[in-house]
Amino acid sequence: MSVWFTEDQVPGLRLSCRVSRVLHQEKTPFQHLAILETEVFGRVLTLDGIIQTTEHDEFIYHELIAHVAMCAHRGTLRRVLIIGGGDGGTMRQVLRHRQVTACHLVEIDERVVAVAREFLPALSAAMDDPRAKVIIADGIEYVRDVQEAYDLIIVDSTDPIGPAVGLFSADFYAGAHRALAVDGMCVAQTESAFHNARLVPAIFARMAGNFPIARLYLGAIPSYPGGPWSFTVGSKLYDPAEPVRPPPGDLRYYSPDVHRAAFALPPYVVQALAHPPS
Ligand code: AG3
Repeated sequence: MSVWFTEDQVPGLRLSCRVSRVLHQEKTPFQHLAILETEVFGRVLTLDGIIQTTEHDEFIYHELIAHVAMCAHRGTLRRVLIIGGGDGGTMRQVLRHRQVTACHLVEIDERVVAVAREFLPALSAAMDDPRAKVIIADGIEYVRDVQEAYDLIIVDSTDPIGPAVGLFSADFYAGAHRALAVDGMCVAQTESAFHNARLVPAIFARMAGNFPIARLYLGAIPSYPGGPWSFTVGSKLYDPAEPVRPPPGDLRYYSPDVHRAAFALPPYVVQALAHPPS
């Protein structure tokens, strides 16, 4: 008998993967959390039935969300804030940059961190780095109240449903702008450019309303729905599309060529961005 995990990706579309073992599942105060062993993706972390990261394709998403902004940042890049990302995968990529002196990760659900530490050690080991600090708190409140200036804020959130909705709001991006140094940047995962054709331009317009430079880039993450996945960058000074800093060694997805190519947007996306829903 085979057991299948099925994700309802968008209304009318599902993705199923064969599960060899359910390694863990629980209901946390915030969400349903599971670690599945699958044939195709290796270990998979799901939250409320949505795939967040998988052993086999995490490098694509995590290298894309971290290294684009980091390699485009021309100034002093020492202090990085990650909102969400309790699995540690984004933090691991950030800490590959030697010049980073502090990486703070603000995760709302401490169980995500604990379970990632147990079942996804390759990602979560980054949290043991002396430059790393994990703060269990609501990212929206944290960014609103924080006094320190960061050089980069990375929003590695879940989809804009439930508690994460506020992480896609204009107020949140205004707070991120305030919490950044004069040459700071903010990058957020912003959903499928194909399936979320109305949401992506709306989010982009909110970022563009708060930062002098806003750019969108794409990458395909096999375990996420809809082909091109979008990331939105807000920048105070530097052009996010131009890689200037050499990337750390041993990457499997990111390269300066991939960086430049990720900003090449198909016309259907360009047109959508030009006409955000009012
Ligand atoms: N960040 C989640 C990206 C959104 C996935 N959405 C989806 N598959 N519908 C995950 C955290 C990884 N560090």
